[in-house]
Order: sequence, then C-alpha cells, then structure tokens
Amino acid sequence: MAIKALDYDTLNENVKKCQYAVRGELYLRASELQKEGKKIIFTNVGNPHALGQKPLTFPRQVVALCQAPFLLDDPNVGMLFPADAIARAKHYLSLTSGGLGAYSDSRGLPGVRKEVAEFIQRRDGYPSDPELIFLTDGASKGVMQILNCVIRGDGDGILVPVPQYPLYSATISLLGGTLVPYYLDESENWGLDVNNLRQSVAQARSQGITVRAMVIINPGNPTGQCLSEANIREILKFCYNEKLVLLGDEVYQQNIYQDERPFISSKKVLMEMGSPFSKGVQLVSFHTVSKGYWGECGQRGGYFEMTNLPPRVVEEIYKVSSIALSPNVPAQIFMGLMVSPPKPGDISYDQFTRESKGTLESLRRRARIMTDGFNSCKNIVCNFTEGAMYSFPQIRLPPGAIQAAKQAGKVPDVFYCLKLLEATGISTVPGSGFGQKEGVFHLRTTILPAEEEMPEIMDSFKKFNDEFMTQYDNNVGYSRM
Ligand code: DCS
Repeated sequence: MAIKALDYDTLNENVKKCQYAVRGELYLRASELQKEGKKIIFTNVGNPHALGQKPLTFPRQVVALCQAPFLLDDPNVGMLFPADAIARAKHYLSLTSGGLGAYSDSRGLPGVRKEVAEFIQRRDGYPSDPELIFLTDGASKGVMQILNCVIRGDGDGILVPVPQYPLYSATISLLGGTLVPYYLDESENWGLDVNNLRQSVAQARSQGITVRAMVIINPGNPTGQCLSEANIREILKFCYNEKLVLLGDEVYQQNIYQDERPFISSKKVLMEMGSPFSKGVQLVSFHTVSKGYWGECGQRGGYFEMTNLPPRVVEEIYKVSSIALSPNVPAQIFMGLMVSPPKPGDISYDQFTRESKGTLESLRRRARIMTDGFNSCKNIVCNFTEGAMYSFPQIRLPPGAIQAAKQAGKVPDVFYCLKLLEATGISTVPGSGFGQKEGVFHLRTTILPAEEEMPEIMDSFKKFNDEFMTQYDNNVGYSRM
C-alpha cells in the first residue's frame, strides 16, 4: 500500500518521541477498568474539581453574569446575586469590547493584565508592568510559547529538574531541543544543589550543547518541596553567571502546607538581590487558575510575567501569541478575580474566605494523612508534601518484583502501579514518567481525594503494598536510593 502523506512513518519524529505519562498507560488502563464498572480513584492528575473540590462561589457568580449579561437587566438579579458580584461582572464587561464572545488582545485584556500587575506588586513589594504580562490558556500554553522562543534546535539545552512535570520534557521533545537534567536530592527533602547544576551544565557543554534556560518548579511537582529564599538566590546567581533565562513555574504558590518555608517568588528574590542581578537575570514566571484553592483547571487560565527581556523579544513573543488570536476570555476573568478577590468589608468576603480557607486547611491535613500513610507501609519512604498537590513516595522494590516486571515486559514501577490499580482502583503515575535516578522507583499520587475518603484509600493502599512486598520479598538487594 502506498504511504499516505500523514502516515506513522512520515509523522514528525519529535511527536513520536514526546511522552506524557500523566495521561499514559496507567491512565488508559484505569479508563478501561472504569468502563468495565470498577470504581477508580483518579489520583493521576492534579484536577481538584474532578475529585470533588467545590468551586468558589464568588468567581462563578461573576463569570455567570458575564456569560449571561441579560441577567444584569433583570429586575430580580439582586435576589440571586450579591451586589459585589454584580458590580464585578459589570466591571469585567466594561473591560471587553464585545463581552465574552469576542476575541481579546492576544496578550489578554489590558484591564486584567493591570490587575495581575497590581497583584504581583502587592505580593512582592516591587513594581510590575502590565505590558510585560501576557495572559494564556493555562500556564501550559505560556510555557510552550516561551520554550518555543528559546529553542532553536537540538543544540539548545534546557535545564530541567528530575523528577519533573512532563510538560517540560514533552515540550522540549516536541520542539526538537535537548533536555539537560539536574537531579533533586531526595535525601535532602528534594532540595536543589547548585553544585549538581554546575556539573549538569559542564557535562552538556562538553557534548556541544548550548544551555539556554533553566526551569524551576516551586513548589515542586511531583516532589512537593518548597524552595528556600537562600536556594532561589543561589539559582538566580547561577543563571546570571551562566547567562540562562530562568523559567519560574510557580503555579502552586497558594498550595503551601508548612510554615517554615512560605512561598516566595523568584521575582521578589531577584529584586531584593539588587544590582547587577536585578537588571541582569532574565526571568519568566508562570501562574494559573488551575491550582491552589481555585482549582479551576477546566477554565484554562494563566499568565506569565517577563523580567529583563529586551523590548524586541517581547514584541516577537507578542507576535507568536497573536497566531492563536486570543486567550480564553472567560478564563481571563477568572484570573482577574483570582488576583483581586473580595476584600474585607465586601459582601462576599466572609464566604470567600471561609471557602478558600476550608479547602487549604483540608489539603494541609490530607498532605499529612498521605505522607504518614505511605511511611507506615512496608518498603516505602516518603518525604512530607511541603507544597503543591502531590505525594511522591519511593517504593523499594524487592528483586523478585523487578524480575517479575521484566518477565511481564514492564518497567518495574509501571508493573507495581498496574498491580495497585487492578487490586484497589487507585490510579497513580509511575515515577518513571517524571524521571528518577537509575534503579530507584516511585509513584505519584495527588493529595486530592476527599478528606473523608482518605483513611480508607490509605488502608487499601497499605493492604495491597504490604501483600505485594511479602509476595516478592526475599530480603536481599532491594532497589534503593
Ligand atoms: N506547571 C506545573 C508544575 C503543573 O503541575 C501544571 C499542571 C502546569 C504547569 C500546567 O497547568 P495549567 O496549564 O492547567 O495551568 N499539572 C498537571 C499535573 O501534573 N497534574 O494535573 C495537571
């Protein structure tokens, strides 16, 4: 048979190379089992509403009114919606040229970009310029746009943490660049060692790769660590010395579950460092409405802020954004609301605060239940989830299990996760999907299942794990750090 223009053989090789484990083999098997009627607990994606998190009331009221502006003319509108929601809906509609059905500027609505800049300024205590903030369809699209501008070919390398969220590895593959890994240290609570970074860069350079950018995920996915201010300062110095653009993925900045290391943005640390760093380091920071106590993943809202990028580069990034015409307009309104929520004294303030605090406090408890649960299991060690939405336990597989996985033609952690899924319905992502050191195995779960279901889930996990370990246990030669 003749080869078609778009056959597997003629497909862009970069597409074939690209892997995305969060929706990979485990997810597909879980979907099949669900169709067969098995109860599946989807902890593979950080998708809070899918696991029962309720949307915050105020933003939904505002966006509902923006979507149905005729309600604003209804004499009874005040009986259904609080006055501050009505006022905010009118405010956002006044920022659009034709309501939610019209394209906006491809950088986003100027009024919302201004609200984002004001938020950053309040958060960091340093000025932020709305002209350097672009709104995007979720943080993912922003990351892809920026990587697209950085990567010129396979000679360009991007430093990416390992373990990492596969948006980075997949996009770098897709764009034909080279991923330069730096390893986070599990025994130091997934800390980042700058000496390790230096080695990674030196090694890449010795292979002829031009290292152009560095990614940090803070708080970390899948690892859950929060970077200290001192660590961020070291990273920024490193980027300054090595002339790297820093991509600061800060989508989990609301998700903090300890008090020792509150979130601090890379932008704030950079500004505090002063000259020559504050004017010298190029930084792009990303945020989203998908995470935190908002969890509005399906709305697809995000932004990035550029620091120290030359105006001509910003112009070119604008051009690239223009190809997609306009980011999602309803999501831009969610972003506006996230960065300027109800204030003390507003009618909706108490309810908003109650709802957001309730979610955050429950996530904090769930992070604890999950880590403690994993640490009570045979052959499992797990760092505490300091932030973000995931737990990333290390599974110390006995040689018998590794052997059995080989026989089944599976990577050992995939083998373990598939068995877990079949036995319990818990759908996780094997650590190999995020990258891990050779011979060390993990899995990732979200901490998002409903709090009341958590003890039962952890019991069922422990029962499966301990039986699995006993089955394959011969007490010698475990996989381990
Ligand atoms: N950056 C990180 C570190 C993420 O974890 C995610 C989503 C994104 C960016 C992109 O999010 P949005 O495009 O929705 O803004 N995390 C995925 C994950 O690991 N589970 O759920 C989605």
